Amino acid sequence: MSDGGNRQLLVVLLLALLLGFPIISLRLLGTHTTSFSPVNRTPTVNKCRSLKLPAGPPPTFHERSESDRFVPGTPPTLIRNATIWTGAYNRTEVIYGDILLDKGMIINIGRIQPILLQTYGAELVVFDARRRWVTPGIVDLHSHMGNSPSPDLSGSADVNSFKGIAQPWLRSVDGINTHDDSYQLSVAGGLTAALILPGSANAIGGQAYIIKLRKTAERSTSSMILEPPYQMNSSSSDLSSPPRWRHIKRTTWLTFLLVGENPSRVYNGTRMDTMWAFRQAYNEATKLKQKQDEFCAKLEAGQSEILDGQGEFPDDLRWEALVDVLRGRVKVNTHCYEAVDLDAFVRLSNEFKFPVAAFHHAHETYLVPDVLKRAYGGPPVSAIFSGFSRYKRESYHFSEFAAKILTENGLTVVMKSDHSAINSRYLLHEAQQAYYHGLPENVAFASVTSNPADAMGMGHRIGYVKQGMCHFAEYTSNYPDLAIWDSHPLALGATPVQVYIDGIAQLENPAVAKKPDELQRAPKIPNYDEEARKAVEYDGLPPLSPTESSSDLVIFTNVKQVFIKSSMRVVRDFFVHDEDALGELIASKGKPICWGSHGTCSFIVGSRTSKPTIVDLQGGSVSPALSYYGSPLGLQHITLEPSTTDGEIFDPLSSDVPSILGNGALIRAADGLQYGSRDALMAYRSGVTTAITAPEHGQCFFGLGTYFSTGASHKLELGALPQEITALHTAVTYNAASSVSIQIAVLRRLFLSASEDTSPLGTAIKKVATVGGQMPLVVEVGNADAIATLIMLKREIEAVYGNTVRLTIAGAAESHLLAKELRDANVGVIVGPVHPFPHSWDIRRILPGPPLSKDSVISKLLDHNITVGISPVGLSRFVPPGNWNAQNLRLYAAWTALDSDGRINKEQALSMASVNLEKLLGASAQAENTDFVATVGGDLLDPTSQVVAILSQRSERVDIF
Ligand SMILES: *[C@@H]1O[C@H](CO)[C@@H](O)[C@H](O)[C@H]1NC(C)=O
Ligand SMILES: *[C@@H]1O[C@H](CO)[C@@H](O)[C@H](O)[C@H]1NC(C)=O
Ligand SMILES: *[C@@H]1O[C@H](CO)[C@@H](O)[C@H](O)[C@H]1NC(C)=O
Ligand SMILES: CC(=O)N[C@H]1CO[C@H](CO)[C@@H](O)[C@@H]1O
Repeated sequence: MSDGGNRQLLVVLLLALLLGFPIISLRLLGTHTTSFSPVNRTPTVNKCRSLKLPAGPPPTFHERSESDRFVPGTPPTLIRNATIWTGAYNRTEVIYGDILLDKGMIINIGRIQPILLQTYGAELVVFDARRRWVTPGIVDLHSHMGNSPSPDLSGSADVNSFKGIAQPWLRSVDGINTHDDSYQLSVAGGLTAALILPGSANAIGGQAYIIKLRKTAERSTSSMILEPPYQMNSSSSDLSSPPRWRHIKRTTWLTFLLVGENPSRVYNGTRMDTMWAFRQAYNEATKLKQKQDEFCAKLEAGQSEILDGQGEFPDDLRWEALVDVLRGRVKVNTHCYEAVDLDAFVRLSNEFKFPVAAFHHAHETYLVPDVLKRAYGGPPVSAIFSGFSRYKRESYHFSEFAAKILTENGLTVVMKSDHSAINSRYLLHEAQQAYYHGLPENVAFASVTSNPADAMGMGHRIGYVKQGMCHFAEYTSNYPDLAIWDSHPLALGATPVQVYIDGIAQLENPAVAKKPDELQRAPKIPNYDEEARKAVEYDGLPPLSPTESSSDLVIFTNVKQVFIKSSMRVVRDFFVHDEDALGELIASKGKPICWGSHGTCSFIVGSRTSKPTIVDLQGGSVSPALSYYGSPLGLQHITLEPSTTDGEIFDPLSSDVPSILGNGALIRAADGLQYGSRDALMAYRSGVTTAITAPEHGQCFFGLGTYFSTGASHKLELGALPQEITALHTAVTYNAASSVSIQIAVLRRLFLSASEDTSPLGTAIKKVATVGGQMPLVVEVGNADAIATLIMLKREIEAVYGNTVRLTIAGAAESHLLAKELRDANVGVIVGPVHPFPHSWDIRRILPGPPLSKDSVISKLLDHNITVGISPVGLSRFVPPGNWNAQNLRLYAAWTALDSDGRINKEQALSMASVNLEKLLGASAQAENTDFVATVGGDLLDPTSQVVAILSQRSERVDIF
């Protein structure tokens, strides 16, 4: 197999771990005959009695005066002047006041009697929240933290077992590594607890455990577990008290995925095989449960052989977890995307009579609310992503309005990370995005706090700010797991200024960015009822193609701001303070020809005979469109469906190049473009009207990038391909088939011998090296050592040819370590993702940004006057596919400015997502010929503004949505 294939295999395996592609070895059940019994046989009478107890908190829970997780020496803390979103009253209650934390509990909320505070004396630590928002710590219902630690090193991934299709006896807790950079990073995003699910390679993956993310004195996995289920050690359980909730993960999917190289890892099953595996397993459990119940009935009836100790309580460690499911004492978490699977699993729940806590991924639950309502014991919650979709067929019918639609159907929504598929540091951002798509404020807040806590059966401990009293039905006090935010939690970029877990402050000297006052309120959301209705009407695939304005002349009225491109940057050219004196902009054949205050352009309208189209921007703005770079947008419709993509490309470093291609062949992305993918059209409708894509991103050693329109329907359409060839792309990749030193040696050889090479590759290299930087060289790389090597190589090449090489570093997670050197070498940088994450060792030295560091990689580079472009996605083959994220570029641009403590303004943020990117990627010839985007409800960087029109002078038209 080619190296390209190997690389793809790696990507696929990684994705399989996170997103649940079925890579399973098939070993059917029922072959074991031995029966294992718990080591210690507690008196059988108690055992029988205990079977009837429902799961829940320990009986003494509500009377406790000190938390089980209290760490002696933790000072009592008073958080003063807080705006507290408690979670009570349908998650709408907000209290202004103080919170008193002590003994690992929330002692009091609101107006606290001075007399109570006096009892603490000088020991009391006071934190002035200055009216900031305080919420319960964020709770993640779906994480692989610890089971799949970052950076990823061999032997550390304990997500999936490949030893069977249904293995309820496996437990995630046995593989939760205490070393994972994610813990600290995610705490810095306000995350305090997570359910660690086994992976989704198996129909029944095993038992899941809830952890708290803080480091414990014991440094052990066990000490991280929240309310340990009684079965954690089956020989020491108190049978007289009700059992704690336990959790299990199962997977109903089906994508057929032949990984190829390693058939023992491939489960060749179909949906029918999976459901049979479930039914077979539940049948075993049902039989065992019946035996237990019969045994206990006999015991209760006083049958002598049992009392004489002749009979033995029927048990089996392999099936006991499923028996507990049947007894309703396990929160069943099911990975399940499509209607067919949701329906099948609901059928199963009714056949065997067990409740389902949550459907995970659940991309189609919004299409089948009635199926969920039919589930045994009530509808499961839907644990979904805000936008992560179209990576495989099962996720193709995704809708960003799913959360809103589910809520309107009376169903419960949870936003989850599947960390590290989505970096759980930004789980709150998932809730924000759902909110921006119409999810009510209280539900968006609940979707990452109380809803996941309740779905775990842990609402008595986490997910609320509860101190007992009258706000909540039962008397209870939650853990003091709290996050204090620098802005409203649903405002884009909300970042903790402090996080408490078990009442212990988690951030030492947090870096706090100043935020504008308006961010202390939730942004106003447009009405998306019509969009939501259409999503359902079209099964998640509403038409996205643009509609062209019927008139050549379009007048935009009530314009508040106009941004333009000028001298290779974005500047604000028109702005009115006064909402009563808004301006206008006129476009002819897609080209803005006049703008200014009201009346400025009347002369143009007067001189035309045709009737213009009028678009009222209601105080919105017009700004240059954005450009996307980062994933193979335009080369694929569904990343993991080969028939929908351009296909695989060989890597000349490790495979034989087909001889028919000839020597020094060079692949052009332009030749493989596929227009009209949903990701491209969604990007277009979000103001990202062009994209730059290189061949099979990071998978072939060299390729020529292309600059194309995301809104065009085919390549020959006017303006569809503004620049066929942009730059020469390559990558320096760690853990690849060839060493980094070999990759550099190849670059050196090709560049230093370019003058004799007349092949397509040689010709392109000459354009980079010998003809004075006609074409940039774009290298995807994150590691600082490799970047330093490239800077040296650049000098070497420049010395030989006496020319400047235009080098762009893309990805660049560690580039802040070389900011000065990059500046001195005049190298531009594209940072992708905007918030780097240490997926692999070579990019482990990230600069995490607020609250962990004042600087971020972007601000550091800008401080050194480096030209910076941004991408919302990871420019590395080890991160999940990102085409779906192209539409979110504007959110990431805005977020970059918000993170920067005032150092980056809107103009710079817009530049980084447009002109800078185009310049760094060799597409700047088009700068003066740019598209424009018209928005209502704010400017393009306001997360809740709506794009209403695209002005394209290249294609001589205005598209109106
Ligand atoms: C709770 O909030 C949701 C969403 O805002 C709303 O639809 C529902 O009517 C509320 N329930 C009650 C009982 O007020
Ligand atoms: C799966 O099917 C493929 C193609 O039929 C076959 O080559 C492979 O050996 C099978 N793998 C397993 C585990 O049965
Ligand atoms: C960046 O540019 C500004 C303005 O031209 C200059 O004052 C500053 O010294 C430069 N910073 C660095 C690190 O070169
Ligand atoms: C700004 C503000 O609300 N300040 C209040 C903080 O809390 C103290 C004590 O509760 C009050 O006295 C301040 O007025």
